[in-house]
Amino acid sequence: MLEVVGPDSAYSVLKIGTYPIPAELVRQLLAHCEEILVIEEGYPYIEARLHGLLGLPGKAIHGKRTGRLPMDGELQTNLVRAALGMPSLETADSVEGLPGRPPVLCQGCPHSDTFKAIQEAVRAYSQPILFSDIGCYTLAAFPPYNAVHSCVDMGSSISMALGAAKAGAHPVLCTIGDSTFTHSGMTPLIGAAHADANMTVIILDNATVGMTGGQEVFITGEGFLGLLKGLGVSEDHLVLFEPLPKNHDEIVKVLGREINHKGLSVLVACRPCIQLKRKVAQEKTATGVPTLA
Ligand SMILES: Cc1ncc(C[n+]2csc(CCOP(=O)(O)OP(=O)(O)O)c2C)c(N)n1
Ligand code: SF4
Repeated sequence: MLEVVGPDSAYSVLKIGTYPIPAELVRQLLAHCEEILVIEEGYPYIEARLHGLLGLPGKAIHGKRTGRLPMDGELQTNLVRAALGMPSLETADSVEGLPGRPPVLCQGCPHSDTFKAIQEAVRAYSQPILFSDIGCYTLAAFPPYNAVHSCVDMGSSISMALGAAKAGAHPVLCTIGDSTFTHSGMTPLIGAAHADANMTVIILDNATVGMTGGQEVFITGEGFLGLLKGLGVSEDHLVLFEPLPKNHDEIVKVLGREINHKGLSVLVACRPCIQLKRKVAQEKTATGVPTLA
């Protein structure tokens, strides 16, 4: 937004980065602004809410729904400036010659160390099948990892891996986040445990729902072990590890061993998301009370 209006603008700006919408902050904005322009990627969800429950009478709300901004395409600087009644900038939106910049895992992300170990553990196989799910870790589909071959919907990594294992494929691995696992990974895992399917499940336990803004998870760390045993996973092929560079060789060794095991193995890669750690550190500074050990 600053690159659109410049640092000295008189506009009040509220940046919304998570759902649910922070209703109190929105009300504060609405209380002192007569006109609001909602600039949001994708479907105009927030704009619709402002016209509805969060709205106040007498306020003019503009955005994609009212045609002030286009419904599709990228929200480029000059489009937003036009929506604000500002003249175009000649230098804006020139992307010619710039290299593509696909999204990446954060520097220091725990998933990164797990995928590095997976890459190495499957290197000797000509056709490893690496199913995955939806979360920050889906970004491991890109280089340098190239360790995600499929992502369909929440929980499907385990069901698809089970199908592939039953069809005789090997090695079959799947990666699934802690939150996605408790949302819809547990049901197919019961089937995989019952069949003792020849596959390796890696639960990526970063203690948060990273991709959608850091919401709480139901279960993390050792809590997973009891849950997984309850779902029928054999204790002999259930491993909890900490994905850190210093543990890389050991993790590769354990992965190799479990891939060779002719049956189901479940590994839990447990290390908090660094954004969560940052958030907790900030909360600790603000209140003096830590909320995560
Ligand atoms: C049915 C459905 N509901 C909600 C979402 C939104 N969503 C995207 S990723 C995600 C969960 C990500 O959490 P996790 O699996 O723990 O991975 P992380 O992002 O923390 O690595 C959710 C709920 C979705 N993709 N599909
Ligand atoms: S938000 Fe957390 S889990 Fe997601 S990429 Fe960043 S460090 Fe990794």
